[in-house]
Amino acid sequence: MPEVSPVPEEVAAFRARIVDKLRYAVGKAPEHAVGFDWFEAVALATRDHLVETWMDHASRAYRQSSKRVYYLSLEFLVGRLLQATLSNLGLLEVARAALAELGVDLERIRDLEPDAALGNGGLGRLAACFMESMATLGIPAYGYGIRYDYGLFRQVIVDGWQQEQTETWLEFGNPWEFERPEVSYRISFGGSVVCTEGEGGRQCHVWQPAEDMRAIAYDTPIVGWRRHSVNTLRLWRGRPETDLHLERFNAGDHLGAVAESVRAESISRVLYPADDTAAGQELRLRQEYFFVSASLQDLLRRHLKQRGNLLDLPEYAAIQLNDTHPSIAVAELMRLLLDVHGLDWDKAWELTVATLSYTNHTLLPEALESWPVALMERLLPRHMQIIYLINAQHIDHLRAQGMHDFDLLRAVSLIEEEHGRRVRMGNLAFLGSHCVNGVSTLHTELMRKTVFAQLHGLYPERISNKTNGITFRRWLYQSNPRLTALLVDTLGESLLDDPEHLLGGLEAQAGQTSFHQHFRTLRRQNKEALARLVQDRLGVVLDPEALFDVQVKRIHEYKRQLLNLLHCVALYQAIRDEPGVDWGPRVKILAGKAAASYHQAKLIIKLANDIARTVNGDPTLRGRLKVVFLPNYNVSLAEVIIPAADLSEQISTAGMEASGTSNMKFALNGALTIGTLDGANVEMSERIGSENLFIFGLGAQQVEARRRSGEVGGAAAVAASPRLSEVLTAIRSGVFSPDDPGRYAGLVDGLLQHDNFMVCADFDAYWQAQREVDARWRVPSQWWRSAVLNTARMGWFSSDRTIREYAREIWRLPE
Ligand code: B1H
Repeated sequence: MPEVSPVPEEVAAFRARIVDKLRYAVGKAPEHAVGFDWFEAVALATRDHLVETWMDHASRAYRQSSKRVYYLSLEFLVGRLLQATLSNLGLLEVARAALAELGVDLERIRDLEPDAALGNGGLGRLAACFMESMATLGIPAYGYGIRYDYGLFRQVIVDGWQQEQTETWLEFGNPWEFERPEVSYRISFGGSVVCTEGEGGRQCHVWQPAEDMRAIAYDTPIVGWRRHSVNTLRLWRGRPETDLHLERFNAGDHLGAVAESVRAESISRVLYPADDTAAGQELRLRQEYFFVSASLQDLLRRHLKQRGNLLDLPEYAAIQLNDTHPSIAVAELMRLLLDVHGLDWDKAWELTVATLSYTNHTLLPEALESWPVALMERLLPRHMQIIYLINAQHIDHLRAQGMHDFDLLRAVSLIEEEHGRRVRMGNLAFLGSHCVNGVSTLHTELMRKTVFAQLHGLYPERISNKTNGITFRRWLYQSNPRLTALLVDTLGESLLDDPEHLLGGLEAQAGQTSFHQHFRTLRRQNKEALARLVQDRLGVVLDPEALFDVQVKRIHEYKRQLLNLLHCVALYQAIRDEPGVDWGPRVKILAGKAAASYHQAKLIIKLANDIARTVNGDPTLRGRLKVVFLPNYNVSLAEVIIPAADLSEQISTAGMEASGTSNMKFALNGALTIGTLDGANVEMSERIGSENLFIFGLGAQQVEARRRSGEVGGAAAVAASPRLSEVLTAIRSGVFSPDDPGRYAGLVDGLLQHDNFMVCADFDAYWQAQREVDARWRVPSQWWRSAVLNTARMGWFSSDRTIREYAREIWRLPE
C-alpha cells in the first residue's frame, strides 16, 4: 500500500514503543528476541495507538446518545490483524521503517501472526468485513460472538485425503484483546419454571435453572480506514461459577473438583466446522444461547445505565441476527424484558420486534435450523414456554383475520409437527424481527417464493434485499498492494478514500494497451508470488505465464468443485488426444475445507489430489495443464491467491449460492468470472457487463423446472455428450486411482442416478464457456480490457455500500 514517506520523529517514537513493549510486556531484550516476540511487541505498540481513538469514540457515542448497532454472529472470520490495523491507522510505513531500523522485516513478522479463524466461510468473513466497514463509516457498533479456544480446524492433506487438526491460534497469547473479567454475566440452563402470584395478583413465571455458569468478555478493537472510528468486537468465553470445588478436591475427588469448570469452558472450546448444515448437537444450542444471553444482558445493562428505562430501547439499539444461529435472541429478549425487567407482554413484544432484525444466508433445507421441542424444554424451559406463547399469539392473530386454512397455519407455525416436534428457528427469527433480509437480489427473491413464501404473504413489507459486499481495505489495499499502487498512480490518492465511486474512472484506461501492460505486469508478479508458495508447499512448479484458473471456497456439492474437476479431466484428455491444438497453458488451482463429517466432499478433495498427481506427472502434456490443491485454505491464503487469479470459478448450481463474496474479491482484483447466474453473480454480470464475464448453464428457474419434471438422473446428459461420457468412464475405471480402481465408482454411478446439482446437465455448457475463456485469453487486448473493466465496475460491491443500506433501511440510523 502506498503511503507517503514516514516522518522521522514518528518512526523514532514508534521504534521506542516497540522496544519498550519488547522489554516490559514481552520481557525480552532486543538482542534475545525471536520472531514471535517481535510480532507481539509490534502488535502491542500498534494497539496503544488504537486505544485513544477507541476511548474517544466510545465516550462520544455515550455523550451523544447515539444509536448503536449490535451484530450478533456465531462467526467472525477475522484473519490476521497486524497489517490491517497498521494500514487503517496510517502507520504501515512508520512501522516498516521503525522495524527496519531494528533489523527486523515487517513482512516476515506479519506472516507469524496466526489467523483468527473464528468462522467457516463467507458468512463469518462477511461479519468481519461489516465490522471494518462500520468502523470506517463511523457507526457505533459492537460485534458479539464467541471467543473459541480453537477456531476452524487446520486442514492437512495426507495421501490426498483431508485430515483435521486443531487450530491453536491462542497458543502464544493474543496481543489484540483485552480480557474483561469484570464484564461477566450469569448464563443458566435446565431446571423448571414455577408459576407464582406476583404483585397485584399477576401471574409470575420464575425460571429455576439447574445449572449456572458465566460468560466473560474479551474485547478486540476494530479500527476503520484513516482511524475514522474504533469499534469493539466483544467475544464471550465460558467460565464456571466456581473454578475449583475445594471440599471435593480435599476429599480426594480431584477430577470431580474441576468437572464444573470443564463443562463451562467446553462451551467456548470449538467452532462448529459445519458450513451450510445445522449441527444438531446440544452443545451447539448451548453455544447459541450462551452468547446471545450474555450479549443481550450486556446491551440492556448499557442502555439502562444510559437511559434509565427500557421503553425507548429501539431508538438506541439495533440488533442484527447473523442467520438463525442467534435467533434464540427473540425468546431471550422477551424473557429478560418480562421476567427480569417486569414489562408486560405486549410492550415486550413491541420492543423486541422493533429492535431485532434478521439476515438469512441460505435456503438449503439442511441448513435451516430447527431444534427438537424436547431438547428446548430440557435446556431452556422458560424459552420454550415463551415460544409457545409467541406462536399462540401469532396463530390467534391470523385466525382473527379470518385465516383458517390448515396448510397455511401449519406452514407459518413456529412448531414443525411433521418430523417429531421441532422449533423452526427461521420462523422465530422472522416473526421476532421488523426486517428480514436476503444477501443478493436472486436469493431474496427466492426467499419470498420458497422458504418464507407464506410468512411473506402475511408480512409483505418485512423482507428486503441487501446485497453483500467486501471491504476494499483488506481485499484490495492489503492483499494487492501492486494493483493499489497502480490505481493510485492512475486515479490519484483520493481513490483510497472513496474507491466505491472513484474506481469507475478506470474505464478510461480499459482500451489503453500501455495500461494493460502495467496491469499484466503486476498480475505477473502476484502470480510469481503464488507460484513460489505452491512450490514451497507442494513442490509443484507453475508457469506464471499460464492462465491461473482458481476455485477456492468451502467444498460442497452445490458449489460444484466436481464440475471443475470433470473439466480438468476433459481438458487433460483433449490435450492428449489433440496435441496439435493450441491449448494455452493453464493452471487449475483449488482449495477449501470440507466439513469433517461430509464424506462426499472429502472424496472430492481426494479426487482433486488424484487428478493433480496424474496430470502433473504426465510428461506428454508438456506443462500445458497443471492442477494443484492447496491445503488449509484460510483468509491469509486467500489474500495471496485472489490477486494472482486470472479466472474466477463461481459455478454453483443456480439458485443455491445465496450470494458468494469471493466472486467479488476476484473481480475487484481484475480476474474474469466463469459462472452461473446464481447469487451475486447476477448483479456482477449486470454491473460489469455480461460481455466481460463467462456466464453459462441452467438458470435458477430452469433448475427448478427440471427438478419438478422429475428429470433426476445424469444418464441422459451423459448419453448426449461423448466428452462427458469419456471423462466419467476414465474416472470410474480408476485411471486416476490405480491404487484403488473402484474408489470413484460410487461417485460416478451416483451422478448418473441423481444429478442433484446438475453437474452432468451443465457440463457441455461449461466446457463451451471454458473454450470461450481460451479464445479471449489468446487475444490479450480483449482479455485485459475485460480485466480492467472488472476492476473499474466493482465499486458498488464495497461493504461500505452494503452497510449504508442496512443503516438507512434496517437500523434506521441518522444519516
Ligand atoms: C452461508 C452459511 C452457514 N450461508 C450454517 N449459510 C453454518 C450455514 O455452521 N453452520 O451451521 C455456517 C454457515 N453460510 C454463506 O453466507 C452463503 O453460502 C454464501 O453464499 C454467502 O455469500 C455468505 C454470506 O452471506
